Amino acid sequence: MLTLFGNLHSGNVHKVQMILGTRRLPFRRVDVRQDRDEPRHPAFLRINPMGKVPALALENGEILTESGAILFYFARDTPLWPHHLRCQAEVLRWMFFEQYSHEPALAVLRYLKLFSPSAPAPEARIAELTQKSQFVLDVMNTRLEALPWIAGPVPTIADYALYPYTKLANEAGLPIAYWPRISAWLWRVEQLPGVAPVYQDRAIEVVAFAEYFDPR
Ligand SMILES: N[C@@H](CCC(=O)N[C@@H](CS)C(=O)NCC(=O)O)C(=O)O
Repeated sequence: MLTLFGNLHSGNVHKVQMILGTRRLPFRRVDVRQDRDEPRHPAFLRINPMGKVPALALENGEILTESGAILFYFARDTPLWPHHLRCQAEVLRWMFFEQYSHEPALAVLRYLKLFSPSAPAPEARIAELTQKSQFVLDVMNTRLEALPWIAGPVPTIADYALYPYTKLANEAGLPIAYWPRISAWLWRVEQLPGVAPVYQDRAIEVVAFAEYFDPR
């Protein structure tokens, strides 16, 4: 069976849950928590030397990491990955936007607000990330005025990539209702077959970090 390493608070991990749900692939989940620094634990670094979740162990024991690469791996032979080169480039364009502009603003802002309240980030950092987050949400909202899905007329893995941290924008202090096209798109994404909303666990079994890495 597939084994997903990661926790439900991670939007990057959720992308993997989305694609495995769409493909109706059962998986177990090993709970690897960022707030306990588990992605940097030596045992986990043997799974992913990059020290990040998600990581996915395939049936043959090979490990896949990077949420975008995992989305591609499971979508390549489905309509979520288009045939035409130009359409493929469009999907990648939005996936790179997610990794370089969207996630680094929204996910980091949410993390600072939600998971490090005891060590508040400097106001200037919060203000900068808030401004960047609003900008990327404006970009998406404008895009979705013209098209139902982010990369074109049909859903693709670009929608999967952008869904989690957009949905979690509320937790970053940005009420998503302010962006009506995005709100409608989030709803459409959640109606796609097999797609679970954020925080919903699709694993058929959950294994604690200590139990998996230090069984006694
Ligand atoms: N580009 C990576 C980013 C993964 C990532 O940033 N994961 C976070 C959790 S959402 C993490 O594991 N952070 C642990 C750390 O940086 O120590 C992907 O898309 O998979």
